[in-house]
Amino acid sequence: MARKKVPVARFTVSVPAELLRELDRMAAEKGYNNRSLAVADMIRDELVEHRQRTGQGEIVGTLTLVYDHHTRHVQETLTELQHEHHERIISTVHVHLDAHHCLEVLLMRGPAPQIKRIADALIAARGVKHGKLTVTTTGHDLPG
Ligand code: NI
Repeated sequence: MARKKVPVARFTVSVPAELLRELDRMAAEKGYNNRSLAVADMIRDELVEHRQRTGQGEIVGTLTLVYDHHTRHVQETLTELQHEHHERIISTVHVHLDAHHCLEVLLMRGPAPQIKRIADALIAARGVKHGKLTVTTTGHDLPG
């Protein structure tokens, strides 16, 4: 990912030698040219996770739902919830996986606690076999 030139800070971290070897191995496997880039991405990932858990700020999330559309009222329930929160759900994709199962992906944007509440309600709907919210940043609150 292309990044703007930002001021850098150096710091020293002491970790077990084997842990550092594993970090370097993983960074190489993931295609990083150097350890610093890998560690910076790990820090960003942790910051996003932390803000999702604790913050009140705006987040962007992808909610993936798999459900059996033959389950009574599941589609009505999911549609009603989505209309209720239309200002937070910015796009949806629906795929008919097979004769029974539907895959729905919802892109959501809004305050973290609200996005989590909406996602929880959709995942808890009867007929939903699996649901998972993946959260990322809007890009404004993350340095580098
Ligand atoms: Ni379907």
